[in-house]
Amino acid sequence: MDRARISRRDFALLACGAGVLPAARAAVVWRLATGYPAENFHTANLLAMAKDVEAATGGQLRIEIHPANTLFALNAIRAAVQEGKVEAGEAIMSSLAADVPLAGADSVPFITRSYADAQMLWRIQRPLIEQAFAQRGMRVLCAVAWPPQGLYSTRPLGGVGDLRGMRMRAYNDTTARIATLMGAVPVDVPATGLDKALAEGRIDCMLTSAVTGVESHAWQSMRYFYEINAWFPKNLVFVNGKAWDALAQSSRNSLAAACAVAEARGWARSAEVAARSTDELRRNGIKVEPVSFLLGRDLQRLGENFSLNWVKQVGVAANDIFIPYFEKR
Ligand code: PCA
Repeated sequence: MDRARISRRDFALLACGAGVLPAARAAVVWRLATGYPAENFHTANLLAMAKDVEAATGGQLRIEIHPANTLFALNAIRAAVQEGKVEAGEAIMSSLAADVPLAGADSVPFITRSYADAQMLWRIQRPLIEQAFAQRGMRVLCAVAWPPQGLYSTRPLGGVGDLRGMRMRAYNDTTARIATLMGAVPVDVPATGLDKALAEGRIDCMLTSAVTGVESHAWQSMRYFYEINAWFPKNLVFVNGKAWDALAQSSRNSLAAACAVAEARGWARSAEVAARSTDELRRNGIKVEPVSFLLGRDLQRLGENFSLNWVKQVGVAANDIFIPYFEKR
C-alpha cells in the first residue's frame, strides 16, 4: 500500500489490527471437575495451579475448579471430559482402569512401598497413559499421589480372617474387588459421603489414607489404623483434546508449566499431609498399630494374588509397566 495514499479509514483499520487484535482474543474460561472435597490438598493444589495459569496468561486462561462431585460424579469425570461436556477433570486412576487398564497399576497392592517407588511407577506409566488418553482425544496434564493407603477398623485385626463378613468401604470397582478378596463385603461410599457413612455406622473397615480419615472424622466409629502402606493411588488431571487445541500456544505453554509445578508441589504436600494426618488420628483416639506378623503375611499373600489377577486381566501390556519397574527398583 502506498503510504502517501493511506486514507483515514485505512489508518484506523491498521491501527486496530496492530494495537487491538492481539489483546482482543477473548479470555477463555475452563471448568475442571473433581470428586474430592474443597479442603483436600489435591484441590488446594489445583486452585494454586489455576491461579498460576491466570497470572501467567494475564487472565487469558481462567480455570474454575468445581470440587466435591458438584459438576460430575468422580466416576463419570473421565467420560465427561472425553465427550467435551467439561474441559478438564481430575480422577483417581483406579477409577479409570475399566477403560484404560494400565491406569490400574498404581492400585495393585504392595507394589509401591514409598513415595520414591510411587514416583518411579508414575514415570514408567506416564507415557503409556498419555498415549491411551491421546487415543481417546484427551491430554494428560499431571498426577499426584495420595498418602499411602492404611487399613481402618472398628475392631482389632489379628489376621485377614478377622475381616470376614465386615462391611468394607469401597469407592470403585478396583477397591470393591480388593474388599471381596479380603473376605469383606464392599459398601460403595464416595469420599464426599464418607463422613456421614461413618457417623451412621454403615462401615466396619476401610482402606484409605490418613488424610481422608481425618477429613471424614474416622474416629466417629473407627478405633484402629494399621499402617499397611498398601498402595499410593494417584489423581490424574486431564483435559479434552479439542479444548486444548483451541488454546493459544502461549496459554498451552503456561498451562503445561503450571502443571509441572503443581505436580512437584502436590507430591511434596502429599508427604507432609501424610505425617500430619497420622498424628491427628492419634490425637483423636485412634490406635495407630503396627501390623502383626500374621496380618502382614496374609496381606502380602493377598497382594500377590491381586497382582497375578491384574497381570492376567491386563495381558502383556502389564509387562510394559512391571518389568521396567522391578528392574529399576
Ligand atoms: N482418599 C480417597 C482416595 C484415596 C484416598 O486416600 C478416598 O478414600 O476416596
